Amino acid sequence: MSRDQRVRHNWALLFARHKAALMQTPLVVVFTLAPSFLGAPLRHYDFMLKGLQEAETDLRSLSIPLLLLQGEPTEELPRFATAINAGIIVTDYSPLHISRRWKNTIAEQLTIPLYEVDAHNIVPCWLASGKLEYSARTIRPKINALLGDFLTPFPELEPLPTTPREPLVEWESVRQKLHANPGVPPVEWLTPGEKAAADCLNSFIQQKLSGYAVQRNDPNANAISNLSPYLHFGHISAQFIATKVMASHAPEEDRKAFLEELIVRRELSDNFCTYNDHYDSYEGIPNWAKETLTQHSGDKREYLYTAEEFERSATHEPLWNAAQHELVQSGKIHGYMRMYWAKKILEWSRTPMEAFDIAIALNDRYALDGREPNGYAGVAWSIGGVHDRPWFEREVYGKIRYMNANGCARKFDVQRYIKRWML
Ligand code: FAD
Ligand code: FO1
Repeated sequence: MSRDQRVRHNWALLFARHKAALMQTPLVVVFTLAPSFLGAPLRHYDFMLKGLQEAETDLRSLSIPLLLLQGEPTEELPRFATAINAGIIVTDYSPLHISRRWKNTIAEQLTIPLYEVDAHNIVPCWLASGKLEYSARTIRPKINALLGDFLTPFPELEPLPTTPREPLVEWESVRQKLHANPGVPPVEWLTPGEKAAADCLNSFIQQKLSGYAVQRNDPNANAISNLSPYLHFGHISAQFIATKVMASHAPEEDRKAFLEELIVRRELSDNFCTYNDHYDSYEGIPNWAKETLTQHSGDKREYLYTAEEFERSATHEPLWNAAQHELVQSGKIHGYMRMYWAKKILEWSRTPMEAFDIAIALNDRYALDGREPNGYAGVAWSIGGVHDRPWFEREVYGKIRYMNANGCARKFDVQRYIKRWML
């Protein structure tokens, strides 16, 4: 268990349970807690460990033990598999370099089968497409053609026919041993875990889904689901969300708009990270974007800020500073503001490469839903035109789509947003 840290609606866990029944062997769920994960600070570990603690309790009620191994996954997991004489290992799927490196290194050390199940996407990433897709337009028909096969009901997770055990994880000592940077403190406004995620989904469907198509671009409207941290840590299944949204009574246009984001845009991001090795760097953007940004690399930058000035919301633009404050304080930037936030980093950085690295670093450091394919694809879209097309040419941006505060003011009450976040 790595990406999909939940008990219900988890195909990797269901498959492992199925294999245990076939092989008539016990089943153990293992989470390997690495000493660090792409520099994630305390904010993320607090959210993640509370979610894992809930999963451990829920699994225990099914007599399925959850074990937490602390250390390098590539050492701890093979050692543990040997120690318990494991018959097979089943894992979930993540396209990130760190996850692939772990799994490849572990697979090389094993003499038993290792199965990888895409429990995150509705249409498994490698079935939706076997290559890097150009945009939502090209992947959408491929996903839609297979949705029917994969939008199926989930079977129940059967308990193990053994007596329930005592908790096998010393959560306090796990927290002591973890050296997560307290510089980015936990958030209070969002409760971690599978139950809170389900409640978040229910209140979204009941109170916000109607009107989502129009309201979702207004950061003052509180119209978006706030499901992304739960999806990032796998506390909730996208497939489960999709089936609940489809079955809701919200207007068709709102359901369609939400499912486009949840299914097509989200699975396009996994496609991007699966088939583009440079998904988290400027190197990974398309050639047309590199050419146009290079052509304009000599343009005069009216404003220039360092990574540290961006981090401190120390720019001349109150709207941008407010978006950065929202990120630092709440661990999330509203989806519409996120595009504007990243594009201004392009406009006010020395080079596009530096802008790309700054946006990724700030997003991964502060965003609860960060270190996520959606984040890498989101930055690459904003700064490098990935999944987008050339627009009217202008200073600094070249043909990369432009956004500015006036554009925001046409969409929503900018002063209200600034007041809310410039505490
Ligand atoms: P809702 O509007 O309620 O959407 C529901 C779900 O649909 C989201 O949780 C997400 O899984 C998916 N979704 C929505 N918009 C997008 C999108 N543009 N691309 C892919 N999937 C989408 N998303 C992250 O999950 N983590 C990130 O680190 C992240 N960084 C981003 C950085 C930039 C520069 C940009 C432009 C976008 C980024 N996104 C990221 C995508 C999007 O902004 C967020 O997914 C969305 O705002 C999450 O909030 P929500 O769940 O309340 O959104
Ligand atoms: N997955 C693990 O298997 N072990 C970890 O120690 C771990 C830490 C971690 C910290 C922050 C974070 O945002 C994610 C983390 N994850 C960890 C992985 C995560 O759940 C996903 O597998 C990847 O982010 C892919 O989306």
